[in-house]
Amino acid sequence: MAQLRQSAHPENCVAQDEVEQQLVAGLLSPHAHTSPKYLYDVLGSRLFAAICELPEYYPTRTEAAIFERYASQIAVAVGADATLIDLGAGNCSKAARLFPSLRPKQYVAVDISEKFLQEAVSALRQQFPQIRMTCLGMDFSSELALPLAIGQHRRQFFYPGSSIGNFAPLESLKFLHQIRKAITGSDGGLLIGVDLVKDKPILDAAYDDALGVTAAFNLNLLHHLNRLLDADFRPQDWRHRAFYNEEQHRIEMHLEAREDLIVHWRQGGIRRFAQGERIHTESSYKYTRQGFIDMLQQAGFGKVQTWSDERNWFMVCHAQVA
Ligand code: AVJ
Repeated sequence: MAQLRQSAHPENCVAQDEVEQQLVAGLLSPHAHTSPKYLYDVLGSRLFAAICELPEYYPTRTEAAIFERYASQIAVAVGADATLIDLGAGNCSKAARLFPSLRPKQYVAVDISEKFLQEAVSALRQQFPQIRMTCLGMDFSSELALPLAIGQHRRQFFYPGSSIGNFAPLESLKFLHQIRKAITGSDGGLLIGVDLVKDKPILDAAYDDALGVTAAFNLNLLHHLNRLLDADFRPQDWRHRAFYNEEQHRIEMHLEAREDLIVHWRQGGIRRFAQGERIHTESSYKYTRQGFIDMLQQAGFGKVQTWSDERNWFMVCHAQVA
């Protein structure tokens, strides 16, 4: 049996073992790759928050401007008294900004770490005492199983930030279909933010900024891997590569070996990387307006409304079930 990591909760050891197996399989594959979720340890989450402040990284502020400008139209589409289910809620700030216009009856914050959610939600409870609030700690990307206690009526899912972009198109369709199935009533929907296809130089700059914050975000993955696997990655041996792949409509983020090198991890794990060889660490898919509407409809949604900025760089969509 593989040596297990020390954990505050012994029952997490099994999950830990699975994490390790998946990571190792990805690293040993001829085209080495890791899941983008490993970019978000404590420092990674802070670096991502810094990315959102960069002049080149337009998605966060463009989406916020769309939510602000079209708040009343979006509120009409979503309808009052909804059960707002926030997938990947984090610090819950995006949803909280919508509370005054959306006026949900219940707010369900979903994210991997329940502890982190509890802190954010308890602050919000004081501010919005009329909204019932629930925290759910789960990895919804694999399966979207909501407890029955969550309101069955007017379920409105909220998936902002173009997080959908991390899924490849087929997985994206499957995920949207899961959301569709989780909408139990006839009056539910999905409010989602989607980054749009645009000129390559704008996209390239958004993921390879002048200050090197995105480079630090990407390289920090190596520190996280070192902790998860007892590995000996040296960030100085790697460089950040990020570019828009126009054929695949996606940003690709890689770490590229600066020279021939060998990485070791526990239990005799070893991987050689030749100079220039890469680890694919993230993809971020971009959509056209119509392409995304088609996907929503394939996933079983009905009426779709969209809102964009004047440059058409980002889109907020509301999809109704029927
Ligand atoms: C959080 C997945 C939406 O793809 O734009 C930002 C992550 N990676 N810069 C994105 C990210 C590099 C971000 N998402």
